[in-house]
Amino acid sequence: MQVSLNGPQEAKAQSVVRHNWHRGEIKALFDLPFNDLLFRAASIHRQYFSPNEVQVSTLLSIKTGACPEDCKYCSQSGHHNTGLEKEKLMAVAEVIKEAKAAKAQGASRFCMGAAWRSPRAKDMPVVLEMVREVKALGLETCMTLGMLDEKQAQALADAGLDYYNHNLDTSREYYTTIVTTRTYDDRLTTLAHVRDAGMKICAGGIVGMGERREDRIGLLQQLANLPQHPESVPINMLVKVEGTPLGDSDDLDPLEFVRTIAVARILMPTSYVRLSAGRQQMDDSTQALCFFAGANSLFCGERLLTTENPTLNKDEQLFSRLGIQPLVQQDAQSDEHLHAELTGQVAEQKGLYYNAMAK
Ligand code: SAM
Ligand code: DTB
Ligand code: SF4
Repeated sequence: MQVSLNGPQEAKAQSVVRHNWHRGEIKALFDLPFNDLLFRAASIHRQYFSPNEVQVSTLLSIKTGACPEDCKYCSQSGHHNTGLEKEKLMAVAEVIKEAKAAKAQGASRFCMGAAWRSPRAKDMPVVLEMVREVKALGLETCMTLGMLDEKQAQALADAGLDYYNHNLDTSREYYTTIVTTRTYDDRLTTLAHVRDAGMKICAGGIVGMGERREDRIGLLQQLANLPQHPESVPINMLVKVEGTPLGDSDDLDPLEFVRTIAVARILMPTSYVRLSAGRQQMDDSTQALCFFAGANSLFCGERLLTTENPTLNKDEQLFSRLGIQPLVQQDAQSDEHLHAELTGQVAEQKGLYYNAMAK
């Protein structure tokens, strides 16, 4: 399919929210000349978001390693020998200490991850208490705990969990090459439970796992054709972990990563697209291109779950060089924002949405 691009008007006209993307259309976007693709993605980004604001989350691994799943990329799978130190489920008080530190460092969302296939019954009261207490600090909450049944999803929603992260990782076709201990449909079922329970969805994938462009197209098609787009779409660049089957994968061309971000932005124009894992290995220029292409969310803090992330200091410098501001938690501002929108004062009140990065 031919994708034409004549100017901002056309980009605007085509940026309706759709859930019926065909592979050919997505391929045509990937195949655009780089500048045309980025111009189009950036134009759409500006229709829905303030282009210099980035939502900042912090990650904490609340239960580390010894995971029964066999995800080929993961340091935490019990199937691979990565030398990772295992840790049992953390105590609630420890998690709260970390959440307070994340808040002081400027994060608006606190994401808690566990190396589980799915939470056990005895773990649920503990994670529910974590949600309640982190929320009480005034932070948005996100968890990623593996597969959830309907009851578990509802219990998390009732405790006040804002987001649930559950990635599709790659295309349906390539998935069986990457994970054999669960199916693509298992992932989609959990996402449906999360939605039915009323939570926001954080779902994306990983690139650089030896997949073809066709698989990146397939992943984005799956995400964009969900009944409702995930509110948050993390695009992870594979972090190559020694001891995992993907530990010595070939590098993906960074410009192909930027293209993936740009296409995600075009397909899901109202979602936050997260420049997720892999920033530590990425140069500043690639990150800058990602922001231009529509990435508007990231993880800050020196650690992701088990691997390194840029230091706060480094991110502060990058934000400052690019003139990027961290977004203040939206929920806290939403009433005010709605009021401002209704009274046409959004532009004047822009200052409300900014917060200085913690020093
Ligand atoms: N066990 C839960 C699950 O798999 O849903 C939650 C934790 S898991 C580590 C969260 C996500 O991190 C995975 O779905 C995967 O997309 C991403 N991830 C894990 N290891 C990664 C790596 N080495 N590089 C990039 N992303 C990775
Ligand atoms: C997501 O898509 N990326 C984050 C978060 N969701 C949970 C995890 C990245 C993990 C990178 C490898 C590690 O640190 O273990
Ligand atoms: Fe376990 Fe999640 Fe890692 Fe897969 S990605 S091995 S499910 S922790």
